[in-house]
Amino acid sequence: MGCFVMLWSILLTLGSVRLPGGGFRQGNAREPDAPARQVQIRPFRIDRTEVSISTFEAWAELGYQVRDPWSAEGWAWAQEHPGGAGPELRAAGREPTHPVVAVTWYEAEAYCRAQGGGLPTEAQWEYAACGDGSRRYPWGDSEDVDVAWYSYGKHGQVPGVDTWPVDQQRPELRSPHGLLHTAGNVWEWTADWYHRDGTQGDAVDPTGPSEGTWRVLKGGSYTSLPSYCACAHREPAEPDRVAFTTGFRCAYPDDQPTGEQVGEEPSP
Ligand SMILES: [Ca+2]
Repeated sequence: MGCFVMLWSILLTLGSVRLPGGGFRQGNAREPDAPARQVQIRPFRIDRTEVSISTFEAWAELGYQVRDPWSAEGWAWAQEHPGGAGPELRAAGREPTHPVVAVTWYEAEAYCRAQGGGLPTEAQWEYAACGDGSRRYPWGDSEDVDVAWYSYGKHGQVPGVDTWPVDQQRPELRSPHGLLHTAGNVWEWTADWYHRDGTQGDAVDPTGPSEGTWRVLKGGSYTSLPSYCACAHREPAEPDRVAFTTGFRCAYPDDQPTGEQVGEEPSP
């Protein structure tokens, strides 16, 4: 069992990218709750992809019964909601390579902690998604591209849970660090509490307000207009929210010895 857990952990680490750290511009004047500021980030690792249905369910078989990775609040939630929304709703009729949805912030946090990491801070997520902050979307500023966001026109409807597999995206649409689907596909939980004034002032590795009512979601989803998928856009959500539009990816400290893969430096 121990060997299996270690092997699984190594495989997951191989799916992560090491970001070198540095300065970047977080926020954007277009976002009323995200004024631009200069942020310094220390090196860290982050998943290249959103967490898939298959990797989440591999953890979920035992994950809801093992106390260790859960926060006190999360464990209390898990006792009231055994197994969360359940595998059927989390899959929502899709193939296992698609992103898991219908997971609360508590489950996302416990999953990431069980892998030796945690949810990315909002600043880490934004740096990983858009590099130095000079672009509106991971690839640049164009909205005329084929992304898993809402583009059906005025009267179009979203046909169910309309995600793409987590590991399929054209290279030119990936983030400067090589991450897939940071914009669109599913919203992604971050570690931070949301406050509308929560990202003011230059900072070093900011972790957001110390308490709050909502957690910060980033990146928009297959139901979102492009403006919601912009790197700087932030969305509040109660931590126990269950939504077919919401998943996550994990971040890890920079001291893990395996699977070295250095992300590209942000564009100058
Ligand atoms: Ca996403």
